[in-house]
Amino acid sequence: MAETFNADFILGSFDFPGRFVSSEVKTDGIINSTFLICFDADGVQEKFILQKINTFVFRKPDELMQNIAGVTAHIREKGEMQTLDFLKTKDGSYYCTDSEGNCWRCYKFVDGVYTCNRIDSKEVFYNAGRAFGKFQRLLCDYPIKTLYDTIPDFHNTPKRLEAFKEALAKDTEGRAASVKDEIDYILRNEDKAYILTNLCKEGKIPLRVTHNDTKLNNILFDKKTDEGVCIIDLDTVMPGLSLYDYGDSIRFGANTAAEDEPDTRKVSLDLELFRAYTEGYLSEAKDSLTPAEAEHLAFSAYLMTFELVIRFLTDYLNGDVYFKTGYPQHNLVRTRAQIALCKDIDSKLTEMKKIVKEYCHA
Ligand code: ADP
Ligand code: GN1
Ligand code: MG
Repeated sequence: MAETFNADFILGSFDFPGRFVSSEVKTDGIINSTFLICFDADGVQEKFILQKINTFVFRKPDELMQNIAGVTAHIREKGEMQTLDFLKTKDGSYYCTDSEGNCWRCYKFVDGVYTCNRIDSKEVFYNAGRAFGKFQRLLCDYPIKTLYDTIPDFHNTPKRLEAFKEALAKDTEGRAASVKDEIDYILRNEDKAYILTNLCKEGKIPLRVTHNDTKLNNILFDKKTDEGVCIIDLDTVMPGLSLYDYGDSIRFGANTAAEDEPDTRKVSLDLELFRAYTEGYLSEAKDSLTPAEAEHLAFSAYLMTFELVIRFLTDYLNGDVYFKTGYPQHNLVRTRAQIALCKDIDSKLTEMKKIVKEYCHA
């Protein structure tokens, strides 16, 4: 379905400067809908990012926006990194709700930046690691207890496994028989789902304020310097594990192919990109990591990929109700691409651990 917004409602809800000139779809992810909207204020162009919050996924937009307001204020106060800046509604709220119950928010557009879904440059991926490492460092003294869980058990892989088994048992779409290999892959590896949550329960790895959706396209890079200047897509900022953030960045950004590449032969983990991100991330985060966190960095890339295998296949079995899809088999194609990546990561774990050690001790 074409992504649109009701211009009269939006223009009436926020105090935009000047005259509305144009809008374009900027959606990059597979959950929210995003638009760039432009205004002319006495000859000066003013740009904003307008977003429809997916309230099927984020059930409590009010709590979510309170999280983002707190976290962005904290980052801004430190003065070391740019962060998202809201435009409040005319009645002073962080978002508005239209007659259909959709929630809309607006951010000031950050100029002079670019985003990307794939990267070949080691230097830029090093900068991505630094940006997320810095984000973690800047939030290490944020009062974690004040954060709401915007999606409870978001990265709780055992719970994801349970949801998968439930979908499999129900098989509402009658799809299970056609994805036997993919189901078997999950069941053969299910023990791995418990490793990080168990370490957390045992107190060996701490809960931290984490981003939880550290895809490459959630970093704004400076067009001139290629530095990662601003972390965006803050809906899932909540208590989590640093390993989720590190692992998911590797899963998405060190893949030699797209997350949904249909030709699985193109999918692999690029060890040079892995090295670059690890070096950048650890240059910022090394001092705060516990030994158990450092020891599981390489494994976390496997786990986050495995978690996406589980989530994409669950959604496929449920009839594609969660992730946006571009075509009927999209979630299955995503599942297969993530399984291919899991297998490749698994074969490279020893080498990856060696690389991590180099930068942990540097
Ligand atoms: P989603 O991934 O849910 O579609 P994002 O918040 O990641 O939504 O935004 C989508 C895209 O819009 C980003 O990848 C980026 O290109 C652009 N974008 C988002 N916020 C800003 C901003 N404040 N300034 C400039 N560009 C932005
Ligand atoms: C979703 O919205 P987006 O595209 O940044 C998802 C992530 C997945 C990702 C996979 C709230 O992120 O957890 O890792 O897709 N976000 C949510 O591409 O479920
Ligand atoms: Mg995004």
